[in-house]
Amino acid sequence: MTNLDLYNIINAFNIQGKVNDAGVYGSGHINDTYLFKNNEPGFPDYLLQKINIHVFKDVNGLMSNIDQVISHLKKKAILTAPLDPDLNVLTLVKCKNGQLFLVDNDGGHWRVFHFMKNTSSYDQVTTENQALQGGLAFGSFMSALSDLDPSLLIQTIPNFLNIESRLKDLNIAMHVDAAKRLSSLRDETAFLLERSSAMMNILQLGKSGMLPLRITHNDTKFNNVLLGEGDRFQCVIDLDTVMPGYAAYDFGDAIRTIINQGSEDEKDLSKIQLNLPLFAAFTRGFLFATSSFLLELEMLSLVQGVLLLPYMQAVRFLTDYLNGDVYYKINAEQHNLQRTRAQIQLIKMLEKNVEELNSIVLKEWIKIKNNHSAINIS
Ligand code: ADP
Ligand code: GN1
Ligand code: MG
Repeated sequence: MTNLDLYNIINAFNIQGKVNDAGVYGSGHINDTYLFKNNEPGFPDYLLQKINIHVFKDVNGLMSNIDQVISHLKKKAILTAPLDPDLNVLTLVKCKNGQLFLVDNDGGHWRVFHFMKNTSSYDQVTTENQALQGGLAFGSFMSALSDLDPSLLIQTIPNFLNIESRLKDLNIAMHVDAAKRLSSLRDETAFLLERSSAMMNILQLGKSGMLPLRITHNDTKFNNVLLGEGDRFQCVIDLDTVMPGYAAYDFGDAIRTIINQGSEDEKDLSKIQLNLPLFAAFTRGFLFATSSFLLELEMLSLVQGVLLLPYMQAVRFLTDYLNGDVYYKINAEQHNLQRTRAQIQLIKMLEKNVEELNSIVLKEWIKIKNNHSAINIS
């Protein structure tokens, strides 16, 4: 894409002021993101995104989901002082023809958001305050969407966090072995397949009606929350996968990126160590925001989500590696394998600490239930 192409695309949207050249932005694995700064003071900067249509097959449905989620969150923000609908909720910019997205001459699909100025998104968490704020952000997000009618939303990626279906995909990928990589992956496949039945628990509890389906974010890695001044949570972003799910999914995926002192794709596995104070801080924020509606069984399922989400990621990364890297963006030939190994190492560390993790959740739950208003979360 040349700068002129991008400039023509952004100008098909209802933007105000006059924008500069685009710069590639962010470290997401799915969409292509560009930042346009505004030359005219007082007008917003814009974030242009090329939607990954290999991942999102129904862009109309996807954008209608996002539009409805945003409208609902903005209404809730107006009612919830001191939240501000412009600062605490994404703003989608429509095309000049009124559509929510643009299709270019080559079939590329584009959308535009207001860029949230003076915010940070972190690939890794370093302070307890950041972790606490992440917990408040994702917990409040779930809370704010608890009264949105789920039947309004489509499944943007069918069976997205359905582990049964993800394991089927892995088995197919192993069978087809498209990239001829299976023979070197005996350890990784054995590790994952050994755990497959234990990982069905949340799904089974859900199917039996014991865990309620809620509207969840489903992609709560830490760089999908923007922190503002003083690292206070400002806005949850990346709304592509907001759809029905279980509370443990959002908790587990956030913890996957918070508790790990190494990166998601860490090469040096010895760096993958758990940071339990960060776990406790996120848990405190999450439970503070959700304890008024979260069932006791959901609270008890959270640590299962902490094991499930890295497991699901490992399954997904390995499936993509076997398929020849067709889903996630990669920056090296073995990137998906490195990601798989890092998630497997994280699972090993988590398995050793399950009791401790459960006792932290329980301790935070009891503290909040006994003394909700006295918890200092500022
Ligand atoms: P992907 O699906 O590829 O992860 P995201 O929507 O998460 O795409 O955007 C990628 C990155 O761009 C985010 O991690 C964040 O750093 C940044 N970002 C996204 N939306 C905004 C926004 N409205 N304001 C500021 N930064 C944003
Ligand atoms: C992708 O879009 P991004 O980078 O926030 C992926 C998530 C994975 C994550 C792993 C739609 O998230 O499911 O957890 O990578 N998003 C999609 O880093 O597949
Ligand atoms: Mg993202």
